[in-house]
Formats: sequence, structure tokens, C-alpha cells
Amino acid sequence: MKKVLFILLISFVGLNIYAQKGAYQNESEATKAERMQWFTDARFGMFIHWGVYCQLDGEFNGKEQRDPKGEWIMQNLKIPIEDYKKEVVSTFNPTQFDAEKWVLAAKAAGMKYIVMTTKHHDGFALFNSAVSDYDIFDATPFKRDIVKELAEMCNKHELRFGIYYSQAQDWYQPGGYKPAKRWDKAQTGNWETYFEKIVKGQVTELLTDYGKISILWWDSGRATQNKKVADKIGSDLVKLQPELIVNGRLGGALQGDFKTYEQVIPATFEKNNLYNELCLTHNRSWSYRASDTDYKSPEFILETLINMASIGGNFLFNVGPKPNGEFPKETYEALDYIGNWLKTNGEAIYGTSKSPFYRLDWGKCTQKTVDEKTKLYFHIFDWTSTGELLIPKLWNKVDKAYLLDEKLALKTTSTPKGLLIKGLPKAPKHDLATVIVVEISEELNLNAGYITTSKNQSFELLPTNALLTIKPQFDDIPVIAGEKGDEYFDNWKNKYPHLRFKIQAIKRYGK
Ligand code: H79
Repeated sequence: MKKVLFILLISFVGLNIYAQKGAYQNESEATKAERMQWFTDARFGMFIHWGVYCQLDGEFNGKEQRDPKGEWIMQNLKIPIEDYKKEVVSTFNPTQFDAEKWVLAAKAAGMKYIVMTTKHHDGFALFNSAVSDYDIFDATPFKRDIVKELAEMCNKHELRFGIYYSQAQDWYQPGGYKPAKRWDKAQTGNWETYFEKIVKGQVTELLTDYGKISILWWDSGRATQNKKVADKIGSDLVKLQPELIVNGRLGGALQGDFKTYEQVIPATFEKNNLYNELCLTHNRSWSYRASDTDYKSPEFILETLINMASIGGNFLFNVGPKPNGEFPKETYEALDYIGNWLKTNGEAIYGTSKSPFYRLDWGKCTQKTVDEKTKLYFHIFDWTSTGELLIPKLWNKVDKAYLLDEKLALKTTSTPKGLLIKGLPKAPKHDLATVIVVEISEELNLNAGYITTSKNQSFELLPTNALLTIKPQFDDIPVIAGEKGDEYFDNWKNKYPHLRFKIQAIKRYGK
């Protein structure tokens, strides 16, 4: 009997696809590459979702929201603006907020940039805005410009600083939300006027008075009501900081500099998109929610960083600070774990590009060229205690191979199956990923291992050929089980089947 052929048709009605056309900056690919260099080298950043909503835990006036996202509570429960102002905004007083502590935590974790919510969909600004008095300075007892303090600390500690600004929907400003979706009379108004006055006005403030801004992170562009206005204002704003990197979520016809993936860990990126960033929550909410303790493990977060680097993308890991201004302790645990690994293995992440292999059974690969030498970094997740590891179909002569952790030299032999690495210690150097470096000065000579058709023009798709797109928010992660040659997916359950994810068809063919 022939092996089993699986065809998986999976439909995602998700957040991962943002259409992109055209660009804000008129420049060559090479000039863009220079502008993007720090971003691609960085690979790892911190997203911070903080706003007055973090005080509520999905509940207001006896009503409860179903959505896990805490920052959506005002919309989810249709809270009247005056109530939100009185009971949520005016009580916000994060006395333990210390921008330097946040910046040092990000640095210690090995992150190279921070992107901070300056205004989310609830319309409340965490900076001192002259355009609207619905901000931290004029409407709360705290009266400190959170964005400015963070921007200054990033500058002091040489971390890149980016601003998240929700432009397409605003549940406070007149005209900010689609007419059909409004629930409060005060939301009545014209979207173009809102965009011109509030969005342009406030983002101009942020790009003018807060020092160097490295990233402008627009959000929820699908709600954009006038593409032309968005394109015009977007292009004008970019001129205020010529090196600014802008994401693809403004919602006009123009694409940004990079593509965003939200809550979906892609298996690979679209062919012609060079710049990509995944953002992911730590628990199930972007903003802090006291009752949500469903935190992803530190190992999973680190594995995600390695996965992203191996496909040539960035990872923006989200933190939701508590109402008093401190990070949750689970966040510190994850940051410590990753920071420790990066201290010895950072070379295998920063400044690397994507793996030349389609798939490796035991881990991931990243690479970089230094002084005309290629360094291949093999991140081994499944350690072998045999002392030997085969890198399939790598045909090059090798200059040297070693464990990155302690530079322990390793022997290699070329075999008909590929490069055999020998002399590995019985135990891995790290519980998740131990890195082996292989240095090659010839041109790379390998077979990437893509699926190829056989003589009769057919091919088999086996579980071991699959690259998995993972939505940790919604799915258990499928594991491959079974004997070699007869593997199957196990443990593939949808945790929240009512939400979006649907397996359309799994067809099984056999002969
Ligand atoms: O800031 C974070 C999210 O709040 C924001 N983007 C990240 C970075 C975001 N905006 N929109 N979305 C995410 C997706 C919106 C999903 C929705 Fe719904 C589904 C809006 C309406 C239906 C969630 C579920 C909110 C109401 C019900």
C-alpha cells in the first residue's frame, strides 16, 4: 500500500492578510534596505498595550464581555462615553510607572525596540496633546506624559522607540467610528474631519515633540473610511521623520514598509514581501486582564522568536502592564528566560536572514554572511543523545563547526546523505534550543528539500512535509506522531471552535 496522502485545506478568516500596494517613500529597493537595516537586524521587539482599560477585567456595571481582548471593553459593552470618562479614565493613576524599568527590562530580554500604544480605539491619549484634552494630562490625576517619559528612556538606553496610534476607529472623538456602529450620541460627526483634526494633529505632535521616532504602527486599517484622505495624510506625516518605518495598516491604497501578522504565527511569508513582523499576546489579551492567566510558556515565546528569525521576520512580543504601572510577574519570567538564552545565542538571531532549508526535522536554521563566509546556525529543539546529527543534503566542505554556547569544536564528515556532525555532548546546552554553528567559505551547496514530483507527476504530502501556521490563541498545536513512514497529526484540537478558525476539509487518499 502506498503512503497516505493528505490534503489540508485550511481557511483563515483572520487578521494576517493586509493588502499592500504602492509605498509612502519614493525610493529604490536599495535605499529602502538601508533604511530598514536596523529593523531587520533587530528581530525582536516589545509591544506595550497600556491604557485606562487595563483597570477593568472584562466587566463593567455588572455586564461581562466574551471577547478576551481587554482593550475592546468600551466597544464590547457599549459603555457610554460619560461613564467611561467618569469611572475608567478619571481613576487612572499608575503610581508605580517607571519608564526606565520598562526599558531596562526590554533591553535585558534582548529586545531592540519598543512600540507603545499612544492612543488605542477608545480614543484616549497617553500623552499630553494640545489637539484634544482627552488625554493623560488633562483627564486623569496622573498628569504625566507617559509617551514622553518612555521615549526619553529609550533614547537614553539606546533602544529604538515606536508609536502605536489607532487611527481608523475612535470610539470617543466625533466621527471616529462608523455610523452603523456608534452607540453614543457624542460619537456623531464626520470621519474626514476627525482624521484631519485628531489623527493628523496628534500624530504630528508625536512625530515632532518626542525626539526620534523609529516606527509608526497604525492599526485596524480595514475600518478606514476614506482611502484617499488616509493616503494623503499618511504621506505628509512620513516627511516629519524621514527615516521613519511605517507598518501596512493605515488602510489607504499605499502599503507600508512592512507587513504585520497578528496572533497568527506564519509558516512562511509571502514571496515578495521582504519585511515582516509578527505580533503576539502573552496571554489572550493585549491589555492586562487580571483574570487571564493563560500565559504562553517562556519556551513557546523563545521558540516563536527562533521560528520568526528562521523565516526572516521580526517578533514583536506584547506586554500588558498592570493598572499600577508594573509588568505582570509572568512577563518578567518570560523576558528573563529569553534574555538568558540570547546572551549566549544572540549571534544566531540578530542580523541573520532566513533558513536556506525548506524544513528540518529537529529544529530551525538561520544564517549570516561574515567576511565572505557563510555561518549557518542550527537551532536544535530535539537533541539527539547519539552524539551525531545529520544535516540532510548539505554538500559543502566545512571550515569549522562548533557549539555556539561554549565554542566547543565539533567534527564533521560529508556523507551521501549530507553533513554528519559528530562529537556532540549527550545532553543539550539548553532545555529548548542548543545552537550549532557551521562555517562555510564556499558558495552554499545544498538541496533545500522542497517537495518534488516523482516520475509519474504525482507527489505525496505527508505530515512531515507540513509547515504549520499556528494560531496559539485558538488552536492546540498539532504534533506529529506515529512510526517513521507512517506519521499522522495528533492533538489537533480547536480550543475555541466558535471563533473564526475552520478546517474546511481533510481528504484522505489511499491506493
Ligand atoms: O491592538 C491590538 C488589538 O486591539 C487590535 N490590534 C492589536 C495589535 C485589533 N483591532 N482590531 N482587532 C484587533 C481585530 C478585531 C476583531 C473584531 Fe471584534 C472582531 C472586532 C469586531 C469583531 C473583538 C471581537 C472585538 C469585538 C468582538
